[in-house]
Amino acid sequence: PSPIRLRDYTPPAYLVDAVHLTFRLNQTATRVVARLSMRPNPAAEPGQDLRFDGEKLGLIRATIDGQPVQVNPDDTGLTVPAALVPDAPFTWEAEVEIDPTGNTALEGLYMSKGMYCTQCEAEGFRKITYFPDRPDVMATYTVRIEGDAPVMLSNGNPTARGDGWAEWHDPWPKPSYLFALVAGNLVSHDDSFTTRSGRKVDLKIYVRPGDEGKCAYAMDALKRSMRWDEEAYGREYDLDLFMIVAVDDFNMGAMENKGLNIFNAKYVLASPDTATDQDYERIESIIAHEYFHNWTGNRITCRDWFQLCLKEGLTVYRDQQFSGDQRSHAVKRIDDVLMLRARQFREDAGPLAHPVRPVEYVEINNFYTATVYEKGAEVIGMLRRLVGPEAYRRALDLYFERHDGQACTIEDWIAVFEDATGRNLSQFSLWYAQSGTPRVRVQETWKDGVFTLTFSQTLPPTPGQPDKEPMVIPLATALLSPEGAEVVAEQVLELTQARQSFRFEGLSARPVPSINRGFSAPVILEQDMDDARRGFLLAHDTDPFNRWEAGREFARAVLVRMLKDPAHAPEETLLEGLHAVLADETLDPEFRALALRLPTAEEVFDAARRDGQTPDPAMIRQALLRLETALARRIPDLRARLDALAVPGPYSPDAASAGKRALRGRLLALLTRLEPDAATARELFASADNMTETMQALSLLVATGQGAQALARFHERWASEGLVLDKWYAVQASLTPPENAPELVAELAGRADFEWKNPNRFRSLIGAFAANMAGFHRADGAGYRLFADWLIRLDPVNPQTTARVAGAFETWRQFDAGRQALILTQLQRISDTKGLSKDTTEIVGRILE
Ligand code: BAL
Ligand code: ZN
Repeated sequence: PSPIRLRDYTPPAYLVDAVHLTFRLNQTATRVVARLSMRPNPAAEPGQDLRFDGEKLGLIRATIDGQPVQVNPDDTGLTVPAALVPDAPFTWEAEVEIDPTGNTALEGLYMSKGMYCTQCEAEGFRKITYFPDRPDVMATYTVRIEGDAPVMLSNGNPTARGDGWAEWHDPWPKPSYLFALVAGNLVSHDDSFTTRSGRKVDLKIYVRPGDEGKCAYAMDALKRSMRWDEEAYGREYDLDLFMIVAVDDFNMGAMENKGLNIFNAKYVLASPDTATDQDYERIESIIAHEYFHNWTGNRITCRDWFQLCLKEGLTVYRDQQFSGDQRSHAVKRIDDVLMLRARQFREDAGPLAHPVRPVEYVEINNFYTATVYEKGAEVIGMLRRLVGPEAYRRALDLYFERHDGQACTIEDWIAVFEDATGRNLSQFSLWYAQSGTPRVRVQETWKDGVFTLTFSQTLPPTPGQPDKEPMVIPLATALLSPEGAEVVAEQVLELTQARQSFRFEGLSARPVPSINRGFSAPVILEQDMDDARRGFLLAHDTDPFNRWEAGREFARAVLVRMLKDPAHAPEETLLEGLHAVLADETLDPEFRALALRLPTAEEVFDAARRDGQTPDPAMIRQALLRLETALARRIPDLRARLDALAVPGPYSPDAASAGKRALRGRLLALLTRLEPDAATARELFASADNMTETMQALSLLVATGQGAQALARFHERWASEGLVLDKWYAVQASLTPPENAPELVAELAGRADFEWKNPNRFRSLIGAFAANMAGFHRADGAGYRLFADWLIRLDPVNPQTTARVAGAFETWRQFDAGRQALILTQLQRISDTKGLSKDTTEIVGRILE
């Protein structure tokens, strides 16, 4: 199929003011009657054909103003010739039949364990009825659901119900992608929230019977999100009811449908014995994210899908702010940057690189990416830093005031900032247009009491973008004295040119710069650093992010040396620096846990490549194990520290307790390096009363090849809890040593409870395996073959998830010639598969380009 291009955008020929839908639910033959109040769009060229999107719909009848119209549906919709369309308001009505059971792609109306549910973003509504399925067509919705399910839900407020039917009305005009319907045997966990203007909102989390005891945390997170959005952004909720439904089969994390958020159950359900601290944290942030979409996404939506970052980048930024406020800003920033580098920098450096606002796509589902989401959020963080928090809030107030009820573009967003601040943002807008991660090289000079920082920025070529312009790069920077005091307080150095210098005068001694504090710009900073400098910043930097960064960078540098020379012993200064951070009781335990975590294999791989090596994943694994052992040996009081961190009392997911558990888990991992029989991990596995510690112990047992017994016990206990069983698969797929990883994954894939059509289960095994660097990239290619087999199997069932998981091959050109040849064979095999979906064809095609 040919790509859809931003430059070809034209306004819709016809608008829809009101939508009336009647669903007669049936698991294999649901009838949908859609009555649309339509009119020609005054902003569009008059006299155009009336085109409806529609896929996999059995058309029963169609009328305009009550008169049957002859139409000929094709694979993607149907057209009513202009001659048959009134040039005044008219009513379109169509009845179609759809098959929710046969809908394994999980887009449109589908079944999940006996429950009807929907996913319409981006283009799922066209699988429910004929419709101009584009976000700039906004309408009110009235929905009648007929069926025998005890609970039948749609957007907005309930208006009437009787035996076998329910009616809903959503007064807020919305695009079709925000439509939702749920019906099934559900129970609700109820609460309420009073908005700051005094309106009472009913809150309901719907789950399957038996799960009602696992909703309390999500409900609490929801109420905190609602309060926070009022306080931080002045945004109040706008309906009498807010509902969340947990669904087992879901391609995404969750979906912000107006008033009826649908969630992957993984991001709602939590109890101490089934969810880890990390699960709780994710639940908090995703509940917040979907709730925040009510204003950034729903009330103000996107004109077209190229503008996806308008709602996603902003909403991710808002959920990051929220989580930082609820927990620790420093820890949150480090976590976010770890994710950004692991997923987005990787994307930006490979064949799938695209701008935050792409200019073309074949399948829009393939653009729900780390670049649109996470880099999109970084761009907003930079904007806020450049204009300051007060001006940022002014600009956001103006955005809500000016654009409420509209479908907008990035130009609208930028104009709001320009109007609110008087600042010209044309160069800044390049962040939306140019793909790739900027590299910023910095050089220092010190002469006659003047310290000069000279920066040069480059942006490497990316697919379709051979040449780039310099960007606006805000680098938060402070200068430290040799004793570690801030002699020049933090300020934002604004890079706008390819090469640029900043002078600092009046200093009595040569300072040490701390640059890009808080990771103020998403760039790769290239700085000449020796170990003494790294050690100094690890010990003294007054910015917690850069303090962590110094340790991480130090560890990467040491690992690169160890890769080059397997006899190289890790530098004592690194080990001592990390030990000192551990021993500093004034630091947050969670921060210390992060500082003691070694770089990932992928980070070491990238660092070694920058050093000119072609690294071998098996050697990286060995180097990491050696460094971990050396660090463990360097901490004399490991056991005592571990014991001292025990969290007394019953489990609580709060940040302080979670931080202690994180540090304890980190120390346990180090101690396990010194215990050939992993005795302490075994003890913890036997005694743990919460899933966080159970998984810490189980992970170590699996990673050291001693997990058999514990895995058997775990499986026995949790066989009937799908989300916990996912953990059982994931821990083995991601941590089993390479010698037998592909074989084990193949064996697990053959199990009866490997329900591979469930996206969570598929990702738990096949997706997690691709993250096991040494196992997936084993030199014999067994991992690649197995992975490709499963992509080929899933593709006809669920193209969206297949394409997403296939992205694991995006780094293939970075490997040695042997591995490249092996991966190429598999990519070609996938690409040659008959009937391959549009989704997977696009991703594999771009990876191969
Ligand atoms: N809009 C898709 C799911 C999310 O980003 O919230
Ligand atoms: Zn979102």
